[in-house]
Order: sequence, then structure tokens, then C-alpha cells
Amino acid sequence: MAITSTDEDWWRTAVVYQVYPRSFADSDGDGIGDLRGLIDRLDHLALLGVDVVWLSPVYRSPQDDNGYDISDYQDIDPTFGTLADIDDLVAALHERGMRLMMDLVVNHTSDEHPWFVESRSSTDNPKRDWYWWRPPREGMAGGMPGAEPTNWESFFSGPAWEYDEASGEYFLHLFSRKQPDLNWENPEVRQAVHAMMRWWLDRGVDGFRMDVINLISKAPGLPDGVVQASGLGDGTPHFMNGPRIHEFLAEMNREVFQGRDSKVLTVGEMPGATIDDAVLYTDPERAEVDMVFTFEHMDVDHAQTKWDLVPLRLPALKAVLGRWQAGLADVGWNSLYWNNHDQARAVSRFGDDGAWRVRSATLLGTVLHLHRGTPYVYQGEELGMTNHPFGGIDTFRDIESLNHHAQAVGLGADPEHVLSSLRSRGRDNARTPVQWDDSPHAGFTTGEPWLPVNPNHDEVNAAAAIADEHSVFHHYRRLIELRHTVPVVAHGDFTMLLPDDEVVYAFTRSLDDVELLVLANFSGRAVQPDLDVTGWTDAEVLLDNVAPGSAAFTGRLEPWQALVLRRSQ
Ligand code: TEU
Repeated sequence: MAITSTDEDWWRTAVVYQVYPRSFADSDGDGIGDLRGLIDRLDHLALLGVDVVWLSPVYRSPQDDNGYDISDYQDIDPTFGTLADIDDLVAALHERGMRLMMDLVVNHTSDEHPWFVESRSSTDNPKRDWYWWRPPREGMAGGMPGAEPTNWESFFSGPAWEYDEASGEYFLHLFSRKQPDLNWENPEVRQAVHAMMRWWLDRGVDGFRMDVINLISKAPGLPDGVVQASGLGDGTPHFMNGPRIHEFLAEMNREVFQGRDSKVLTVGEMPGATIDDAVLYTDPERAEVDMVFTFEHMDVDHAQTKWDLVPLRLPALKAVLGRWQAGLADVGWNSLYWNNHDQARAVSRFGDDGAWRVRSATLLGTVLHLHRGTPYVYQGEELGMTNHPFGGIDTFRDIESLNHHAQAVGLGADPEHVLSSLRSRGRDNARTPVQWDDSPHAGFTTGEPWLPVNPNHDEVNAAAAIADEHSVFHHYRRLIELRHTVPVVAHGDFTMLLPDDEVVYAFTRSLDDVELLVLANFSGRAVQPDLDVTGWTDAEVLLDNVAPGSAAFTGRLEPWQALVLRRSQ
């Protein structure tokens, strides 16, 4: 079923599936996923019913941050395949009526990208100003602690500046020292990025997920940040949603997306973006991006940093998601996600990955997919994959986790305490290979996987899920079908109910004379929601993760039960 709809608004009823290529499917036995492996598994995505594939980076990269450090934007890393493989992927997706969204990582490049190699080569190189170079802090010798131009901390721990002995200057890297930040103040940089993006669109790509795109505009004068526990400064007020960000995004939209034959779908990953920011970013009148990834709902179960874990309180989660639903109800559009390659598995975090794994995974799916916005399914989420039983620090691979462990233990933290945070929230939890079947490496590879397969793959795997109509997989398939076939799901107004209830998540959606009631019990015991349900007891049960096809709602919710009821006014 090739792509036919020219309807500009197709994406409002679409569901996006994120592929983290390193861990999706390996076709050549080197233990690392690749493009041919993805192509071989497209029927899995077609059966699920998703409309768009967001492909995390496959470009040439030294893989310091698993591909989010790019050394050539217009070539594919041999680990993942070739440009011909991408062309085949685009064709194979389009044949199945699906679209491809590439990952656009342009806040920074790899330090092995020719642009940076040139920039670093001398202080008067024409590309010097393509990055952020600064002399040591006044009166301090380069390389000395505290001599960095600003006191900003990197997202991957440690100073955000690296000293370059040869030129006697520092370069800025908000992430790893092998990910130098591009200087978007320089129009040459912006033009080079625009040209690269047009090159991919001309190759048949349908959209972009834009990596930390709200960090590209830095505050003039690069002021220091407030000093934190680590002794370094919080620079985020000086580069998140910076002074020229809207100008840069509007220019990109004008130079790259406008005037093309078909709609280009865009989502901006925007840590620290508020609802007001999101309205400005996603207001169609302003022509910047279609939607943003925000993180507020990812911050409800930790304190100061993502490693300071606190128990989830459902009212806190409802407060965040409810505010975003209300805030973008009239202008703009939400993205909806529980999982991605940077977050621990939601069923282990917000659900119960033990006795109630299937129920809590299907409940989380129902709650998310019935909100207003575009749902994102992260690979393995449709199978109810869980966090991995990591051991010591040697079992981890992710630069963010390894750097945090080194810094925290270096500052005197109890290693076991640090490890327990990594085990719960480390990004590697999302990056264990997809579990296709119950064979030794879960059908992911015939070689040795770069990261071990979760031992629960004997039970949790695609083959078993597809064979079981009550599985998480088929529940997600039904959710996606609802969004494609029941207009109120994509377009209905959202109203939160029971905001203070500690275990029941309840809300309505309404469009014209159709109304939905969504009820979800986030606990392992049966509950009676404190709601007047008289008008719903003979409503149609559209979806029930406990007794699919059940007759009517009795007013009681079983453990981890989620219901979608429909009535006409
Ligand atoms: O992530 C940016 C980002 O916000 C994450 O660093 C996030 O805060 C953190 O991982 C949560 O623990 C993007 C990519 O998604 C991530 O994989 C990259 O490492 C990062 O940018 C740098 O490109």
C-alpha cells in the first residue's frame, strides 16, 4: 500500500516508530544492528501499523556517543551499511506506505568531521569560526583547572570546554569532548547544514528528528552559570532556547522545507523547553517545527539530577501531561513518548515489569496513545521489553553513564549507590538488542551482541508476542488502528479527571458528539474510581487490556487495567 495521501495533515493521525539501529537487527553477524537487518524486519513494523520510522543516526561516526557524533553527514557508517542500503530502505518503506525520518544532529559534529579538523588546524583557518573557540579565562594558563572560558558543565559530566594545546585555545562541547558544538551564529554553518538537509530530502527522506536543536543559539558573551554540587556551572540558562533560536528555526524551515512537493515532518528534541516555548516552536503560523520532544514528564521520578531517584507519584505525572495537553490544545502540537534510546524502559519505571508486565505495558500504551498528539513507539516497547539486569560498571557501555560513575565516585559517592542509579536509569537499558525470538541471542544476531540480550527473551520476544493475541504487540496494533480509524482519538479535546488520585489516571476525549473515557489503574490491586460513571455503564468498550471484548464497564478496575469507553452524546 504505497504512500498516496497528499493530505498535508497526514501526520496528525500518524504513529512514529523509533529504531536505534545498533540494537534493532544484525544482518551480517558482527553483533551490531544494521540497515539490511532493519529492512529484513520491516514487515514487523507494517504489521504493527506504524506510519513513520524515526531512524537514530547511521552516518559515518567514530561512535563515541553511538553515532550522535557525526564525521560525515552524507555517508553511512560501514557498521550500518551503505548509501545504497538507505535508498533501499526508503523504497521499501514507501512501498509499504510508511515514511522515513532521519536523525539530524547539528548542534555538534564529531571532532573527526573535516569541518572540525580544518577548524582546529589553525586560528586563522576559514573554518575556525564554525565552532566555539575561546582563549583561557583572563589571567589563567590554558589547561589549568578553572581556566575554561566559562564554568559550564557538559551533559556528560566534567567541563564543557576542552583545551587545545596546539592553538592555546579551548573549544566548546556541551556533550562529549569528541562532540564539539557548531557555531550557528556563522551563516556559512547554517547554509552548509541546510544544503545537507536538502540533499537527504532529495534522496526521498520524509522528515527529521532534530537532536537537541534548542541548544544551537548561545547567549552573547557566554556568561558563567550558577555553581552546582559538582563544582561546575549550570550553563543551561545561557544556551537552552537561546536568543536567536526562533530565527534559526524559521530560516531552516524557509530554506529547506518550504516549496517542496510533499510535507516534511519535523520534531525538535528540546530539553528545557517550556509549554510557552513549545507553542512558539510548533505554531503552524510561525513555520518552525511540527512538534517538540519535551522532558518534563521524564523528570517526575528524580530530584536534582536524573540519578537522584524518587518514587513516581501519579498526580505529579498527570499534572505535567495534563498541563501540556491544555497548553497546546489550541495552538501547536504535542509529541507523546514514554521510551526512547536515552530513557530507561517505561514498564520497569512507571509500570510493573514483574507479575504485571503485560498488563502494565498495555496500560502505559493505552494512556499515552489516547492523549492528543503524535505517539512515538520505541523499539521493543511493543513487546513490553524491560530494563536489563546490569551488574558492575564493566557491564555498561554508555558514555553518559560511564562518565557519571567516574565523576560521582571521584567526588566520594558510594559506588554501589551510583551503580543502583545506573541500573535503574542508565541509557543502556533502552539499548539492549531487540528480542525477536527465544533463541540464544534472541534472533538479533548470529554473532556476539555488542550489548547482551536481556535474559528474559525466552519469554519476552516478538515471535511469542505475535502468536498471542493478548500480547503487548497486538494491544499496540489495536491502539494504532484506533488512531487511524476513530477521529476523536487524533483530534478530540482532552480533559483530565481525578488529578489528585494516587492510582487512577482518568481523562476524556471529545469530538463533535463522540466522547471517550479512558480509565487506567496504576496499581496491583483492584480499585473503584471515585467518578460518577452512570453515563458510562452502557458505553461501548473500545479497548480493554484485561478482558478484550468485555461487555460493559462495571465501575471497577482490575489491577493494572486500562479501559477506553465510547459513547455518543
Ligand atoms: O540527547 C540529549 C539529551 O537531552 C540527553 O542527553 C538526555 O538529557 C539524557 O540522555 C537523558 O539522560 C540527545 C540524543 O538523544 C542523545 O542520545 C545524545 O547522546 C545527545 O543528544 C547528544 O547528541
